[in-house]
Amino acid sequence: MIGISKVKTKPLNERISVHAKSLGFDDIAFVSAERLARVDDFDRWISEGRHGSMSYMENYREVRDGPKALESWAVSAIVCLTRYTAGSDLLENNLRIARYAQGGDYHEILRKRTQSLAHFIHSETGSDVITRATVDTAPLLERPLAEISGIGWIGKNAMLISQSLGSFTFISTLLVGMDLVEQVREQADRCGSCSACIDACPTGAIISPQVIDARRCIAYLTIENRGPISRDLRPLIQDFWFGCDLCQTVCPWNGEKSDMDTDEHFVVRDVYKTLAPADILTMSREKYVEWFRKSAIKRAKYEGLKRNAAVVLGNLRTGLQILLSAFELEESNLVKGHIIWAIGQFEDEHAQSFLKNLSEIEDDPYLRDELEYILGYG
Ligand code: B12
Ligand code: SF4
Ligand code: SF4
Repeated sequence: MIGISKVKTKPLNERISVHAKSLGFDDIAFVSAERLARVDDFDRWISEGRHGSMSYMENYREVRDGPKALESWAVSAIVCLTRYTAGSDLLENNLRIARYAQGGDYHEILRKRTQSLAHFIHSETGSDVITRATVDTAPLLERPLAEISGIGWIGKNAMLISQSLGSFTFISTLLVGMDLVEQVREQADRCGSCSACIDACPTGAIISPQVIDARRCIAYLTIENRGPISRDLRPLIQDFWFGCDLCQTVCPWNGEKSDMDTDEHFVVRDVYKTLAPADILTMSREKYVEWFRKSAIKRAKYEGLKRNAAVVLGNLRTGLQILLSAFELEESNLVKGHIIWAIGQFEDEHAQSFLKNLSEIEDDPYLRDELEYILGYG
């Protein structure tokens, strides 16, 4: 009893912070729902077409002005950071998976965790205050809102960077229909004269500090893009099969934190350590469902993952026999087109004669186009 009354004497924000830590959040901040989040930058970014084919980014513009515009009842927002893996993106069998996707699906895990925080607020206040947990999918500018709260700053790589946690964090937000006293922290931009992320980006996607042209970003090309990957960008993707972490790996604010613990939900799944790019190219739909159950990797879809695997094999110039036999068995023209490109990367007589023979019989316009390009007729 004595213990409980002691806890209750703490201010509500403090009790929420303590409970958030016990739920697994690494840091939280309280901010007014009235705050606007860099919407002018967002508008310019969209008008310049930098979102590529992510047309859903153009929707619900009227609610992007901030939490209150999204939910008129919102008075406060709690910005939550959860750190994910500190391991490597290159796994045992040369499959490279961006760290955020190596464990369970963060949308599901963090929505539940953020909802648990809402339940705590209900139990502490005894009221039916309205809440909404958002993780990634709401039309809310999560990084600029987090920046306003002072929980971190937006680095030149556009990532929200926390001084204590680095940038390998997820952002989730709890909108709350009651006034939780705003506690905005002072936060300086700590990039200084560094430009390691801009220099390291393989595709030149960081067009200026904090601005990513998604159309060139490997995360977009391998995850969000549903069609063919631009031919000029395919070689630059190297062995990045799903997403890309390079502009974070090189960041000094992450380097020194590489031995921090990883949230158990986001530890790399054992099965991924056994998979090689060739296994992905030849996987059945059944294996796709089994391997990527409750995983953010499903976002790229079955064909997208195979398309990416073909590009990786072409860039690594490995697995020619597998590419040749996969072409015969493959049903998707999107995947077959990328297999043609991958086979074309081999300076090998067998590969070249396969492509020439194919060009004499293939009649699908897209596959013909890929063949003509790779054989130099285009
Ligand atoms: C669309 C999207 C993408 C797109 C576009 C990326 C982008 N830079 O916008 C793609 C598919 C490329 C992508 C990639 C990644 N994403 Co993403 N993505 C989103 C999503 C859904 C929307 C972001 C958005 O609105 N972008 C539009 C731009 C304009 O907004 P912004 O980056 O937030 O931009 C601010 C600054 O860049 C700056 N800015 C923009 N233009 C200008 C112009 C000037 C002059 C200036 C000074 C500033 C400036 O102000 C902007 C606000 O307007 C958010 C979730 C959410 N709802 O916010 C996750 C989110 C940003 N992604 C996330 C992650 C983890 C990634 C990846 C690391 C995944 C990976 N490993 O492959 C990469 C990182 C790439 C990168 N360096 O940004 C996390 C980031 C967490 C963090 N700590 O920052 C988020 C927040 C998801 C989450 N809930 O955790 N993503
Ligand atoms: S995620 Fe990769 S491709 Fe995208 S901006 Fe960062 S380094 Fe460049
Ligand atoms: S690599 Fe350097 S410039 Fe880029 S985000 Fe990190 S500190 Fe900032």
